[in-house]
Amino acid sequence: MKTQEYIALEEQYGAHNYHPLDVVIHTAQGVWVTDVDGKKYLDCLAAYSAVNQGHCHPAIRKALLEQADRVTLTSRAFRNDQLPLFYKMLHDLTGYDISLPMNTGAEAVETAVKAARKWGYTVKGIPDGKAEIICAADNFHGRTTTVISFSTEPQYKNGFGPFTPGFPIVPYGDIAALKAAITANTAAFLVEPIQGEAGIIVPPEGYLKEAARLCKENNVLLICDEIQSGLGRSGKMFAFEYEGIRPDAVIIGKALSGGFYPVSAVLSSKEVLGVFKPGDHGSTFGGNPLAAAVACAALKVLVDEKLIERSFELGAYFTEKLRTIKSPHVKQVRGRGLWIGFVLDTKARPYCERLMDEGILCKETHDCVIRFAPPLTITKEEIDWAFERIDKVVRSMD
Ligand code: IF1
Repeated sequence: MKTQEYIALEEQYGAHNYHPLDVVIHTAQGVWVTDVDGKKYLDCLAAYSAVNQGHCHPAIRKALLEQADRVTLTSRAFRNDQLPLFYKMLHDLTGYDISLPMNTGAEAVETAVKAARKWGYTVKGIPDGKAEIICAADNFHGRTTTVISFSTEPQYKNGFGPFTPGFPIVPYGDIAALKAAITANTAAFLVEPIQGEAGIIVPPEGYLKEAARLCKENNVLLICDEIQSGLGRSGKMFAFEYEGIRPDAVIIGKALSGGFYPVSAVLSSKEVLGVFKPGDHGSTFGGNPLAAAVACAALKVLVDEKLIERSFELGAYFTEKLRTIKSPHVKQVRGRGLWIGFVLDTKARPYCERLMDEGILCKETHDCVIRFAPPLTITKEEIDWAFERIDKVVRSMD
């Protein structure tokens, strides 16, 4: 079958909740993907950072296949011999006491919300039903009904109410607003250390540090959503490290499995995650042995291949190169590590379509921003290859 036939099938039988570029991917390896017509592309989206380790990484693939031959799912009614190793690895790599595994990012956010609320009632002493979790404007934390309750994007909410109450919103990067929003009933402040969907927005220097201080002073939990920014994407293991802080809880997902399988987790202290008693929370698939084996392999690749350091160094290299592009339409090139927002004064979609013709896959966000976020395994030569084409396309659009 050819590209147009696949697209026709998808349009006929699928729900239309996406508007993808018309490339039908058939195979992928490392930073390269190949479509059904045999055309090769350099992937500059990396499945929204889920394939930081590169597509179909052989070591993760091996772990998946070996575990699939043994046992894939036990449910948490029984124990399995992979989950304990996954817990230990998360602890050793991050220093957090304990963790709670889920599957998708949104589920892990829901888990953090439940933990923070219950901590608010049982540890902080907030009156029942009154707990508040402060969130930032323009956040993206997922698509479930509770999570969209604290979205400020009308399209993500319209038609999906009624919503879950208890989530005051403050402008991102505004410490005074955060301070003013904290009350005796505030259980937590939930924030992305760098906002992804909003357009790779790096907050003003000192914001997270000051937020952490305010939270501590008011006995409020600081929860960082590192689902997209974490695990090397920003050039550090976690983007919050740029401000030298240590959140009370961290939410991870996406690259935790290197793209093989949905795996997410909440990392925190015994005090916070300890609020969950048997039966309070769970998931059929969360913490299953296949997920645990895949996640351990994916984390090991990040460390063994020094992908975090690569992201830091090559991110700076790529960003500097992109800043040399001379075009009246380029307003700003921003970001951290291999997570770059290329801000235009015009619609980014036509640029993405032209880049696709040139063999580069990327996705616009918020109309005017192109994001460049390739797998962290990309080489300097591949960045040079991409740069030549990006430069050509951008200048051709003037
Ligand atoms: C889609 C965006 C990126 C996330 C953060 C939680 C989640 C996400 C910081 C939920 C998910 C996704 C979802 C995906 C596109 C993608 C995205 F544009 F929508 F915002 F990456 F920029 N926290 N981000 O970024 O994780 O439940 O999806 O596993 O199509 O909705 P999930």
